[in-house]
Amino acid sequence: MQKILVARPIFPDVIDRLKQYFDVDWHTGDALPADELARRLADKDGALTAGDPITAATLAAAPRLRAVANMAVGYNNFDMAAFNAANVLGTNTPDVLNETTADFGWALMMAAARRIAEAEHFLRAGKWGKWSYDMFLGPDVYGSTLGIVGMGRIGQAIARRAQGFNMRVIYHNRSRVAPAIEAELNAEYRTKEALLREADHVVLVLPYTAENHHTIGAAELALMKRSATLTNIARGGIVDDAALAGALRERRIAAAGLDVFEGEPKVHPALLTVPNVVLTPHIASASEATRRAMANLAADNLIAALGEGPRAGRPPNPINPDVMGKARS
Ligand code: 8YV
Repeated sequence: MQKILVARPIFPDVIDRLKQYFDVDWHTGDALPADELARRLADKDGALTAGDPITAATLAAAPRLRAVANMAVGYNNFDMAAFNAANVLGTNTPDVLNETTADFGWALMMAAARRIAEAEHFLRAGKWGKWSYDMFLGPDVYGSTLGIVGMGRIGQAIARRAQGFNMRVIYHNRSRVAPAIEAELNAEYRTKEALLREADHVVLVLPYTAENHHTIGAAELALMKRSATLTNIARGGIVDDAALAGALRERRIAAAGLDVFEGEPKVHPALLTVPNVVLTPHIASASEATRRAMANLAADNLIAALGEGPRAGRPPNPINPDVMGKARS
């Protein structure tokens, strides 16, 4: 039997599925440090990860490893140049999380705009003495302009929901989406700068790459309206968290909703001290059904990538299909 490492706690029934095909080393504790991960991968043919960094050094320490299935759509934890050089297949879990993640983007955006977390803390702290006309005033969501940065599958699911809120949708993306999709979503393309100037609510849904590190920093925040909100459900590092904390403290923008952070699970201490930000621990895809679908899809990918099961040799979501069939190097 081939050997695999499951590097994170996941649903036990998915582990049972994997055990039908593999000798499974299951790590159920906190994220493995790099040296321990490399040690556990030394004799493995495959791995199932969830955001764990797989670098050139990890692959060098795992000469048998042929496939790594990430339980996430984003795979910036994989050094894809190293995967390609070593002929190791990477897979991800797209699509199954689109709607759940879009829902959560809306929840965060609305919570930030309508100051739900701040108001809840106020109530729990016993500070609610009287009704007041100006208690927790915030910007409207309905009828406003939504700016989506990253018009992929999740961005499009967010745009679709905007129609029910009678919002104008503008978007920025590496490339314009097809005219038919723009028409269906009633979404207009903007440069990043124009979008930041015009949007009442900016939602970030783009993949993290070296090029878009701090794509929202002090200069970009300065373009936004003082009444605007910023929501990040994409990746830490896309936003300069220190600059954002400063903009929030000085009320240069109204509020923010963040599910992802630079260096998470650590959170920039300045963000913890500003009231006008809603903070959640990277849970945008965390509905029961979606996390199950992601875990099963990651397992499907690993089983097929290692030549087992009904789809042997045809994993559903290869990131670098060109390496398939090539000898490990
Ligand atoms: C994952 C995510 O839960 O899919 C993604 O890219 O950010 C989340 O859905 C997280 O990355 C853990 O792998």
